[in-house]
Amino acid sequence: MNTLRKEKVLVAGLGASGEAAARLLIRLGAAVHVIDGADYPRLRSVAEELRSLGATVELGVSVPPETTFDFAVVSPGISLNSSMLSPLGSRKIRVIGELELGYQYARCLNISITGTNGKTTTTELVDRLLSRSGRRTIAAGNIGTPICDVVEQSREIDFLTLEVSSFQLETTEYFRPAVAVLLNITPDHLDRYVSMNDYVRAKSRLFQNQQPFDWAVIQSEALAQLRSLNLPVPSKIITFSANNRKADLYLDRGLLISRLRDWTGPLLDMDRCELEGPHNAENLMAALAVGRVLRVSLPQMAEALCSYRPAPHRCEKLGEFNGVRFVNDSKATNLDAVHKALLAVPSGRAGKPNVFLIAGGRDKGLPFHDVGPVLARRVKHAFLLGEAREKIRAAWSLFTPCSVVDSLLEAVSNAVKSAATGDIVLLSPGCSSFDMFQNYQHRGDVFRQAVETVKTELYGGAESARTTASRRTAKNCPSPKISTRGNLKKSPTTNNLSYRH
Ligand code: UMA
Repeated sequence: MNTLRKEKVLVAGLGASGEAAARLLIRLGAAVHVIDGADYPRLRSVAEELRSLGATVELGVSVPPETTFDFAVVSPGISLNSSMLSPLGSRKIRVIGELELGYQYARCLNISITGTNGKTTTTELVDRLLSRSGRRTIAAGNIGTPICDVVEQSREIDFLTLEVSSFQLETTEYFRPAVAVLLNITPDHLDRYVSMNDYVRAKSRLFQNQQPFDWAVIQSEALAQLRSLNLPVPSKIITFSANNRKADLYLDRGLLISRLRDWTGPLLDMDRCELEGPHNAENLMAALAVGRVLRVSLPQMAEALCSYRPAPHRCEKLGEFNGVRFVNDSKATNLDAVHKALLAVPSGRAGKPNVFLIAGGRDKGLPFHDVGPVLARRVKHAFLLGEAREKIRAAWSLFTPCSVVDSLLEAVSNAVKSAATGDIVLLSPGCSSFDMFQNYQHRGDVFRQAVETVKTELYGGAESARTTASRRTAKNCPSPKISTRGNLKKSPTTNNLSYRH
């Protein structure tokens, strides 16, 4: 498929999407020139491979080369206003994103899913219900596999199931989903967008090329946001909501119910599913609506959705010891996700705050005080780390006691020091991870390790802490003193864990 034989193409960024775009463009016969602002060993080895395929690669550059290009393909993480991309506009070089490039060469329909939160879960749910009902699909996009990596496979499948970010939507041209899903829009990436309205406009580009015969599956509240800005949705709309019973699909006492013509009545009981909480009810409703549009039978959908286990780092239960539960929600990189996690974890006795919240990281310009009321209701103490910790402390101290820490291990140790039976130690950072970690997965793994370390300090790690704790209770034994890191010891009277310095 040498369809770009004479074209000179600039690829900006050499992360996952830049590399995939460069490789596809090379296969298409283009003369490819890649630039990236960074320069480190892994990037150098990718650069070497691309050079061996004929590309020109420059690392450590922050402005585009002076030579002319037919068009440029940009990575989602690079802002159009950056010094790397803004000169291209003034030089009238056409700029498209990696998503648009992949879309133009894909040979099947796509179902595309966006939203501030729940994109990955819903993409996995849709991918699963399609596969389980015999449709051939590949999940790609923001979920991790760039669309340009799967373009050639798209001839042999029925649908691409794409997780799509607002960054990717900024640089679309003809991109058109057959089924477009918008899960929710809450403040995020306000370090990139001038205002919330700009962010909503970027999300709305999901629908801009849809036709009247396409489908839009939209949360009622998000549809109202689009309408308040006069942003059109030209396709057939199905709404869903966990909080609005006028939506086509809605939540009523744990049941997901449809009022759609020809599909009326209860669809799914949340108790049958591994996913919990109203936000997951909305993810499930969105997946059900997609399945309905694609004529998947309800029993097939129910089987696929109920047997889905949440991926790691999304309110992931890391177990319980000494009556204290540990939850890894490292994927929560904005405040709406923190809010949802605080509502999803079990509440304390008599509704008292029972959460030790670990938060912080790189600030995305978010209004931290917005979650104040839920912090006041649910959080016993917040441990704050990373670049944003002082800013968050200033915003949250009115609502809950806050302290700053230098590491996740310090946060876990200090939380365990004060935690009582029924309490929850929750990592839900509300910030991106890039100040201290490679990505949110790395942050979640470090948290998991910190929990293990503290557990091992307490119980030696030889057996499950829960078992150990209950055996001790049964024998009425005093609990051990722990010698490392400030003499962690268990108080026999309160069942609390405390430090003796
Ligand atoms: N770079 C520059 N100049 C800049 C910024 C970045 O040269 O001003 C270079 C970096 O040095 C790096 C490369 O660009 O080498 C990184 O490009 P990128 O940030 O676009 O990252 P990719 O590795 O290409 O990953 C992207 C998505 N990342 C972002 O949107 C930030 C991945 O989503 C996605 O999985 C991948 O493409 C495949 O489609 C991640 C993400 O955090 C998970 N997404 C955001 C989110 O979910 O909130 C939107």
